Amino acid sequence: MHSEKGFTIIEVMIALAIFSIGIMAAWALQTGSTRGNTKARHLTSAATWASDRLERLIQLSYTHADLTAGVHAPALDADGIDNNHNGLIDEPGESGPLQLTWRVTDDSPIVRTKTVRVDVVWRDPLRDKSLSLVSYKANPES
Ligand SMILES: [Ca+2]
Ligand SMILES: [Ca+2]
Repeated sequence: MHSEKGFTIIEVMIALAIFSIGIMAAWALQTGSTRGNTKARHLTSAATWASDRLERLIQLSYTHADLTAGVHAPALDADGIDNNHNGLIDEPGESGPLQLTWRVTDDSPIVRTKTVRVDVVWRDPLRDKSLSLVSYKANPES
């Protein structure tokens, strides 16, 4: 008489198909969550560097070289930030997705006041992101 023990090849294939659908769903969930974490980490670090720089700039004297009108774009290995998220600030030849610049506008929004805007741009897997922080510095000798 014919034995009914064991699995047929069809049963094994169906089981494998169900198993691989489950694995694919778990993998999609995992990559989505990793991507979200990376995005959040980059946004946090961009906001931290921007606010840190803005605070330092506002504390400088009104006539300091870093507060002359125009765009200030220091080299990546001399900008005082960790552009490539490796824990080292301004290591030799540093490059990376994070770039920080600031723009100073004289007599804005009113006379004898500077507008200081810090811009941070960083590359996400899909497109460039940016954030800007603005503050104002009044001339104390006016
Ligand atoms: Ca670095
Ligand atoms: Ca740097």
